[in-house]
Amino acid sequence: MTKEEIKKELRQRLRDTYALELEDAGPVELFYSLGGLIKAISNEKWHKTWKNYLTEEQKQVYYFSIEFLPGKLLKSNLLNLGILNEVRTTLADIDVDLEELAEVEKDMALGNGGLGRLASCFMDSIASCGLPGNGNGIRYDYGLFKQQFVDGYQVELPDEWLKRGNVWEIRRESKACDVKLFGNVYMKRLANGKLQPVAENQTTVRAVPYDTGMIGYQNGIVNTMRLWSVEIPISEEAKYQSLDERRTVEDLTAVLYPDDSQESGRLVRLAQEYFFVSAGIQSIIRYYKKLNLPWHSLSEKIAIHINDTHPAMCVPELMRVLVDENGLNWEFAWDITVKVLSYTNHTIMAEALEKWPIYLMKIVVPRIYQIIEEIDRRYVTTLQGIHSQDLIQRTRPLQNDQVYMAHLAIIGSHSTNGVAKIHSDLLKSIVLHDFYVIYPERFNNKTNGIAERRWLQLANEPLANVIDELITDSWRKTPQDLKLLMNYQNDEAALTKIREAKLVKKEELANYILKTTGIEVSSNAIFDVQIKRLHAYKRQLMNLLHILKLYFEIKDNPEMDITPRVFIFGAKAAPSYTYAKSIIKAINEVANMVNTDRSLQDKIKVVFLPNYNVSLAEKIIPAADVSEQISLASKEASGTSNMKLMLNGAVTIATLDGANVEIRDAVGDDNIYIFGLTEKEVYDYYEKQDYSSQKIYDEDENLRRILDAFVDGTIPNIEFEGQEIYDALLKFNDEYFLLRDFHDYVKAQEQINQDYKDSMLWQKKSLANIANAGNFSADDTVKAYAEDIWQIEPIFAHTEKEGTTNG
Ligand code: CRA
Repeated sequence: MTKEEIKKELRQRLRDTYALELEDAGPVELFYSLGGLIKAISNEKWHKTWKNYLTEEQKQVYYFSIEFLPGKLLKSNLLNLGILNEVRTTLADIDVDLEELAEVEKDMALGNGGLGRLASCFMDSIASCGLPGNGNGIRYDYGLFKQQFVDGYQVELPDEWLKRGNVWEIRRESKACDVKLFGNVYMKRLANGKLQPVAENQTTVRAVPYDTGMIGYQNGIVNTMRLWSVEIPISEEAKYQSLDERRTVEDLTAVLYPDDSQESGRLVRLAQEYFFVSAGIQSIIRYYKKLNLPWHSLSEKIAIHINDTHPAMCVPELMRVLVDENGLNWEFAWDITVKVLSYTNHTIMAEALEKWPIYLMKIVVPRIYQIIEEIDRRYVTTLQGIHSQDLIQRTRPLQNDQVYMAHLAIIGSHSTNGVAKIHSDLLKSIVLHDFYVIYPERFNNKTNGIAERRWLQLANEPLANVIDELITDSWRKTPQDLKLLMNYQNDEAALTKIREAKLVKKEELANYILKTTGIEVSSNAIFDVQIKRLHAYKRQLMNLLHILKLYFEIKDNPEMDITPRVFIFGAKAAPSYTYAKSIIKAINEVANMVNTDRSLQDKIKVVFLPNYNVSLAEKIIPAADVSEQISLASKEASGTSNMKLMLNGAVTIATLDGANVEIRDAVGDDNIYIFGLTEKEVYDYYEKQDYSSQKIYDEDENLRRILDAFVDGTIPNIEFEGQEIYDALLKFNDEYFLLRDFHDYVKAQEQINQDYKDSMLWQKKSLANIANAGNFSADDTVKAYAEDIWQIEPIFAHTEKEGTTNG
């Protein structure tokens, strides 16, 4: 598109919708008009893409995820359509800043953390690799809560992201379907002797899909992310007399559960899970029937992915649709189901492995429960004589009056993968070892990845431009090409350019910090960043202990030689997770204490930026020097902020956990700061049960002073929280071994303090991180899923030729 064409289109849209001239429009009108224009451009490609899938009968994957976290889409859509520069300069001509328009858009925050963001990086990559793939999820009226700090406490406010409407979505009334919940089901014998389930008193709700185009990177492909919203079917209107009664239905897709790695045992959550699973499966089968193919070909045309256990009811629901609704016999249907489905495990934290009480399942999804019972019965029978009774009992889906969702997902699918090498190995050796004995061929690893387009090309233009200058722009299509940067390891001029790009982003962040928190920070300081959900196992608290250590040292010795450091946190805690909230309060109080103490001479500053989300991540990550990845080894399945931060030249301080292990392998020991217990050592402690945090405390004077600060009034205003933290670390024996790893952590931090002073040495490390981040491209990850698990192939659509020029 030429500038003139863009202007003309915008003019027309502004007149038609707002009765405004281009020159008189404000950012909101301009944003919506530009959004409309983008949609018009992409709709044509979207239509062609799915027509092509249909006529070519391409095998497609459907990625079922209860969370998607796309963030803002304006710039990403412009980039992927190849018109980012044109639009930016066109707007500049009329004195409009594209960034200002981008700010109008609300973050689409339909997820908690890594799992939801991964799903969205995959959506971007699947389309960008030309793979036929769709998302299937829930269109929550309210996304993840908005976080504010009041007196240092987290306060949760509703996220009204739909208030001004969502410019990207298309409501597809004609594709709606009914989902049935509650009631009771009994089996009736038909004349031919067959048993048929008969349901009574069910509640029927309408699932209405809202589709969003997932635009591939300059390849003419647009895939679909389909999010379901609940409505009361017209036929049922009469049943709902009061607003309250209506609300019980409408609440089904009202809010995203703000629990990350915590099982949430609520009836509505279970209903939510079934709702999007059932609607998704029904619409897939409806599509398949249009192809007029025999049932046994279903797995040649359709792959369905279960992203964590939340969509695990795909197993019984697909069985229900095949057996109850389409008359297939059980064995045949089961064979198809296992071939179509695959499952990813995202956590080993016991509290996050979903288990639903049987009584609740019977209430919410009675027919599904019957099917699970039958799956369980047949599972036990089939394995008789092949495996020991013990093993069979331990792996059943039904145990202890609960449905074990992970068991259901593994048994009912052909592939189970973990999300980093060490995590997948732990699944095989410990967490899911029993299943590995039964189905060794089903287990595999797919290390997570990130979409470089968003996390470098869009979030960090200064660095992206330097990289273009050094190695040309081939990396924009092929992130692996970032490796070419290794040729500049000893090139001072190149290293300096990269440092200058970092400085630009640090200054931007410093301004943002000043604006939002009033705290002044210097871009000459080390920006030390820990951004992720707040969880005890992620050990934000250990970071805080280190800050307190520095605080005392500077207090004791004001002239101490230390590279100034700004510790930056971003984290939300689940509203019900009191311990995590206490840690937030403690960090905020320490921040206040440190930042207002003039005697520290700005040697350290602590900044906790509220409301961490995708957009905030895009501001923080490009400005980071140090990336904190300090979870207790074995606990973080993968992590993905580790990848985003390295891509932007931050150097990692890490335990050998999750993808950190692979990051270490990629950059080499010289370019990462590894410390702490290994996963094996952690398990040894579990076995020997001889860990004593009290002993470490008793023997270490420095640690004593730091921990005592939580209860002796040194840190103000944390009577309750300080005691809770103190007790967790001492009375309850420090579940995540903070005290055990602290010493080693401090040593690694001291090394960082030293190395950063040698700016070329540091820059070299930074470069090695950028150069090797191509190993963690979500493009490669989804290609591996496509080849090994989904068996889908890229389509090189006729539209490809139209793919416009660079972004
Ligand atoms: N919390 C893991 O903890 C991982 C992401 C994506 C998580 C992270 O280490 O990077 O998944 N697990 O694979 C999860 O949500 C329910 O489990 C996460 O985001």
